[in-house]
Amino acid sequence: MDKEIKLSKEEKLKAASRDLRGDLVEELHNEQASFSKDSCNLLKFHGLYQQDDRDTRKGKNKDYSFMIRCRIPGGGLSAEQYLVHDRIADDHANGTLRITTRQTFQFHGVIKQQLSETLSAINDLLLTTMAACGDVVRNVMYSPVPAVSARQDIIQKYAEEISDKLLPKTRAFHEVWIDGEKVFSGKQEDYKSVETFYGPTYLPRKFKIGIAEAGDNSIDVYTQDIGLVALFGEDDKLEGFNVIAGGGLGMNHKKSDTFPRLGDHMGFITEDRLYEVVETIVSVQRDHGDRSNRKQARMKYLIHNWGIDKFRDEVESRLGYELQPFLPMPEFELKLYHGWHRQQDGRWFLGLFIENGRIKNDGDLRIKDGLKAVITTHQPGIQLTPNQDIILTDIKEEDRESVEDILNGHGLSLPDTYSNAVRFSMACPAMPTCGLAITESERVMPQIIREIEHEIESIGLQDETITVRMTGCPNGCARPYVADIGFVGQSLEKYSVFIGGASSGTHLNTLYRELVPFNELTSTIRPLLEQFKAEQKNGETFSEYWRRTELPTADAEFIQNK
Ligand code: SRM
Ligand code: SF4
Repeated sequence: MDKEIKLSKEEKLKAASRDLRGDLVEELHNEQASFSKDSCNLLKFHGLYQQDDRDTRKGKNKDYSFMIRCRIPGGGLSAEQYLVHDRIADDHANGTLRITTRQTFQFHGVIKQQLSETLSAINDLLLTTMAACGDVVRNVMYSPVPAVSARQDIIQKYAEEISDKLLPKTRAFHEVWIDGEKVFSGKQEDYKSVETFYGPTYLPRKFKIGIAEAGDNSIDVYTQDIGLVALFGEDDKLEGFNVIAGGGLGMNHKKSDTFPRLGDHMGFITEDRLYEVVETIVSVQRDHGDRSNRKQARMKYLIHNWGIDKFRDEVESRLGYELQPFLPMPEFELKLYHGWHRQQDGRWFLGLFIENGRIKNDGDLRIKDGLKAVITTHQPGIQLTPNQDIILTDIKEEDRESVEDILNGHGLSLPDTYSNAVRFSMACPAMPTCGLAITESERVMPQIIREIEHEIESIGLQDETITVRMTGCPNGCARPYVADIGFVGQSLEKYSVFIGGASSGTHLNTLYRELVPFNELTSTIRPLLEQFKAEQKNGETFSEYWRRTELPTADAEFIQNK
């Protein structure tokens, strides 16, 4: 007989929550500025995180507010939807909008009393925050190839279909935040879950899906729980999808059984089978993922433990047919789509660099006002990117000059005025909002990346693409473990340094140094850049070089510092 599994407390909470209702309505209307711990866990499914300002935290005295994350499959928005987000940021949040690494927006600093109004405003835009977080399928990503070809429309259609079909069915969101009308008020034991696919306990852990266009790995397809690669033939005809499964990046510095992992090649499918294959893979994780230990609950651990062959067998036996063999694909590259590009219909799109995704006004650099002005005047389509940037689409030839003038008038420069080092960098929010941050990230990245930019230029490597990504803890939100150089918060103002991923997202990097103080990060990297410059062969990249060359071992002085 199978040993009985001791479920984690989060599993019990979900089971007792009546499809994510719990005590949210009652707690929303009480006098407190915060929710109870259990309710905070349920709030995540509704797209909300309770946070406190870590700059002003004094012992148990906390200044509570909420981060709200939208669900915008592939980051596509109309001008009107953008402008309402801009207004919400001012009216209800901290005056900034944050583009995330999964192509959506986050608001920070929303107080409890403003939650219903904020969520209603988002709901009025026919968007939601439901299932932007929590143990469900999250915001589905896709390659942001904006309106340049029919391919975009096809990828977008499938991303939206997957997103819609895997959205929880519960009415809890509407009940708590929008209409306040209770659908069920009977006894707990009489409640019947409406979640026909997920069931009352949803998934064991968060679940991420992304669709890449072959050759464009801006979504980091190997880091998704399910990564799909759309393969097109002649005349933009979709041939089908290569399926990759079991990626994920989160780890814990002290737990060696947690690790970043790239997904495995599972097989190829035609488009008519896409949804059923995706749903079946999710169902295997739903039924076999670890529900006792949340640190082992991501699908990557299930696939690591079973092996991809056993996992594929289980998927195929549920489907009743076999997946076709994985097809050869063109090499991936990380595309940013910065600058002006002509669309298939003759109009233009403009990819703008937004440093670490933060849309704000700061002195002479008024990104938020500049975007608002240009979007109000020209009503472009909006595409958020997996690199925390924004693309304005559907711009007429005759409007290009005016677009540039408006942006310049607000201090915004076009991406070609930034170096590769800066344009390809990313940092997670970390302090002061993220409750899990160990070190700074977004607030210090502008300084560190300019130090590195200086080194890169002085060594003569300015034409190389070297991705530098920083996170304030090992959870990996800015995907640092696939970067050429990853800085990961480890202890107070100290970082572990990872080297040798790939800007194409196809390799994990290697731990190079631990506990490097913030002010020594640049000097730690410089010798690696110099050695690469001196020994680079046949146009190999920084990471290709460091994957074929042994990284220098830590010196005595460094070990002493530890
Ligand atoms: Fe993340 C938790 C921010 C993408 C792995 N992530 C968090 C929280 C919500 C902290 C928390 O749980 O209290 C962070 C909120 C900070 C704040 O103040 O805003 C946070 N994650 C972000 C964002 C905003 C980073 C960014 O720079 O844009 C990204 C939002 C994505 C979105 O729109 O949905 C974000 N997080 C990621 C990614 C990258 C990706 O998905 O492509 C990862 C690594 C991939 C993966 O999931 O394996 C990631 N975040 C995590 C983890 C570790 C999960 C794990 O398996 O161990 C946590 C912690 C957790 O889940 O327990 C986490
Ligand atoms: Fe917070 Fe860590 Fe994610 Fe950064 S990587 S946002 S510090 S959870």
